[in-house]
Amino acid sequence: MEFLKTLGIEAHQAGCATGSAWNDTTGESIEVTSPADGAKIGTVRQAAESEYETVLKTAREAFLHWRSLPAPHRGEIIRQIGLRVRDYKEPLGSLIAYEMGKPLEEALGEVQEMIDICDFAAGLSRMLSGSTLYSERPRHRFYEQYHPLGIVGIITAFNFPVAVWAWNAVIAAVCGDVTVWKPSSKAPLSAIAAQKILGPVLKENDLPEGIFSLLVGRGSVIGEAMLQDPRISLISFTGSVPAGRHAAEVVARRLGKTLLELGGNNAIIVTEHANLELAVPAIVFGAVGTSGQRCTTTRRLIIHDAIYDRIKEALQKAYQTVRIGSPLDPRNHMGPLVDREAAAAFTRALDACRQQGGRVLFGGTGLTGKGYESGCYVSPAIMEVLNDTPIVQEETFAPILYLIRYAGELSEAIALHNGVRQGLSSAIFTDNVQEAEVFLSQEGSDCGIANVNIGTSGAEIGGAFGGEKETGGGREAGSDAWKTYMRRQTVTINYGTELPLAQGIRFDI
Ligand code: UN1
Repeated sequence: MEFLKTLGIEAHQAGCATGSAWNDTTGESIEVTSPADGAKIGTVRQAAESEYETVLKTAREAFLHWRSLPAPHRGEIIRQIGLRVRDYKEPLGSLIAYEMGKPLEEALGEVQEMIDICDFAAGLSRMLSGSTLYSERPRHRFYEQYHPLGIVGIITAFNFPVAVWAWNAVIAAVCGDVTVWKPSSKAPLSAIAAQKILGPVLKENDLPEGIFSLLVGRGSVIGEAMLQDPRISLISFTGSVPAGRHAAEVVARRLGKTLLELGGNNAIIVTEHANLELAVPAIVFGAVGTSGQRCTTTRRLIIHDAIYDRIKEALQKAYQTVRIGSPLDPRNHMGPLVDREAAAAFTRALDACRQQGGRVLFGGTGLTGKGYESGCYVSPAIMEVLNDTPIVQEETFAPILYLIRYAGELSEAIALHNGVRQGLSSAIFTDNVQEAEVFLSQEGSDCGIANVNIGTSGAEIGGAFGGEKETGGGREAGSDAWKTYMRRQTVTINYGTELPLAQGIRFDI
C-alpha cells in the first residue's frame, strides 16, 4: 500500500527507536493485521528488557542536554515537528484508519489533533510561568518556578494511536522532559510512523536522539518495567480502569507520579426543552464514532419521558442510515471494531444486557458477507435499560447506546447521570438556560468535561482533558495541564541585611 511506503514502514519493522535511530530488538515478533479486511500489514519485532535498558540510558543522557535549553528553543523543535506532521497528514491518517479501523475522516481528525497540540506547545513554551507572591518578611523575594521532571513514560491505547501520545509527549517536551512511549500492541505501526516523522527533526537540529523514544513491547515486559522504574518520574497511562488501577498501584509503591486517563461511561441528558435537530446527529456521532471505542463515546442517554418515544424513533431511523464498511472508503460513517476479540466482547455485553432485562431497539449483531470478512464489523446497538443494570455500569468499548428514561425533575436525570463509577465526559441538550446552568453547577455533572448542546466526544486540545472518579483524575493536553509534567519549586530570596524568620520567630544567637 502506497501510504506504508510514504511513511517508510518496512514489512519487518523494528519496534524500538531513540529519535531517528532504530535499534535492534530481541523480543518476539507480532503480526499486525487490519480489522478492515483481515489482511496482514506487516510484522513488528518487539523490544525486550535489554533494549529497554539501552533506551532508558539514552533517554537519561538526552534529558541532561534537553533540560538545559531555553524552553522557547524546545518549542521551536516542536513547531518543526508540527510542520512535518502536516506533510504526512494523509498517509498517517490512512495508516491509522487501516490499522485500527476508525473511518479516514476521524483518523485525519486525530492527526489534526497532533498538529494542533504541536502549535499549542510551541506557544506554551513561552508561557511556562510561575507566580510571584509577597513575602511576609521585609526585603525578601518569594516566588514559584517550574523545572523539568525528567523521563516521562507514556503508555497509550489503540483507539487514539498517535494523538494521545502527542498530547503528552510534546507538552512534556517543551517542559524539558524526555519521553519513552509504549504504544498499544494493537496499533504499533501508527506509532512507528509517528516516530519516523519526528525522529529526523531531532537529527537535523543536532539534538540527542533520546529526547523521544519508542518501545513496542509486551505490557508484562516493557509496560511493567516502566511502572517499576524509579528513573521514570511520571507515568501517563491511558487505558481501562483495571489496567490503570494496576499501573497506579505499582507506581504508588515507589511513590512515583501518575497521570491516569481511564474509562468513561459518558451520558447525554436530553430534556423536554432539547432541540432534536442538534441532539440526534450529536448522539449518533457520539455513539458510533470510532465504533464506540473513544473514551468519550456516548454510552448512556437519559431522556425526558415527554420526548422519549420521539428520540427513540429518530435514533432508530438515523441508525438505519449509518453506512458501515471499510474505514478507507470516505463514504462510510463507521468502520470495524479493532479486532475479533472486541467484536466478541460487544456480543457478550449485549447478551448480558438482555439477561439483565435490557431490550434491543436496534442492531447488536455481528455483520457477515461481502466487505465484512474480517469478522470485526458489527451493527451498532441501541438498548432500552435501567441505569442500575450491572452491564450499564461498566464501560464496554463498543457501539452500544443505552436509553434510560426519567420522568420528572432535572435533579432526577442528574442523579442517574452521576450514578456510575466513571466521570469523564457529559452533555445536556436543552434550550432552557436554567437547566443548562444547573447541569454545569456544583449540583450538576460530576465529570471532567461538561457540554451543552454538543455531544460527549470530540474535545478540543486547548482545554485540559480528563475525568473524575474511576476515570483517574488526570488532565492532559491544553490549559494548565503542563504543570503535571514539571516539578514545582517555591523560592525565597533574602536581599536585605537582616535575617528575619517566618512566623515572627525570634532566634538570637
Ligand atoms: C480517547 O478516546 O482516549 O474528545 C481520547 C475526543 C478526542 C479524544 C478522545 N478528542 O473524543
